[in-house]
Amino acid sequence: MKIIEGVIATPDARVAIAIARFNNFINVSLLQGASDALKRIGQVADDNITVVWVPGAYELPFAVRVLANTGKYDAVIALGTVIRGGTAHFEYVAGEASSGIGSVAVNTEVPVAFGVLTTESIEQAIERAGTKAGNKGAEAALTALEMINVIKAIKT
Ligand code: INI
Repeated sequence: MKIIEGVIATPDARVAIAIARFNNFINVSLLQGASDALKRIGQVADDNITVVWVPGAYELPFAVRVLANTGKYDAVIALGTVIRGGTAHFEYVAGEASSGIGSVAVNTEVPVAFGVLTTESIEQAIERAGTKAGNKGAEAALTALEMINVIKAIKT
């Protein structure tokens, strides 16, 4: 039996992070978590991390697709926060972000990690951005590194 599993340390990886400015207060904590995980756990060099800011989560799929298609990055991480409000706007923005990023993920050969919070309240978002429910940015970063290594192992 042959088992392929990805490790996390990926010292030579080049990683792009696409991040939304909307809900910046939360997103900077996701970025902090992602950056810390990439560098401290993944051993990724600071110079090999590129951060691209976009207006909101709705713009993330396009940015992720362009980044993935450059061929310059081994993985792309999408970070953002969509918080439910009083209207249906949440559904459209969260839906487009998740299905758009998912579509890029299966239509490119570059691993894409989904670090977009979709929450009912600002409190839930804070909990997932480095407080009691962990940091989804860090989780997305570790997922990206594991996938880089898994795909590399599958192909060799
Ligand atoms: N963008 C977000 O990233 N999070 C949100 O919660 C949000 N809400 O609720 O409106 C949001 N809206 C902006 C959207 O992503 C686009 O930037 C905008 O519609 C322009 O295309």
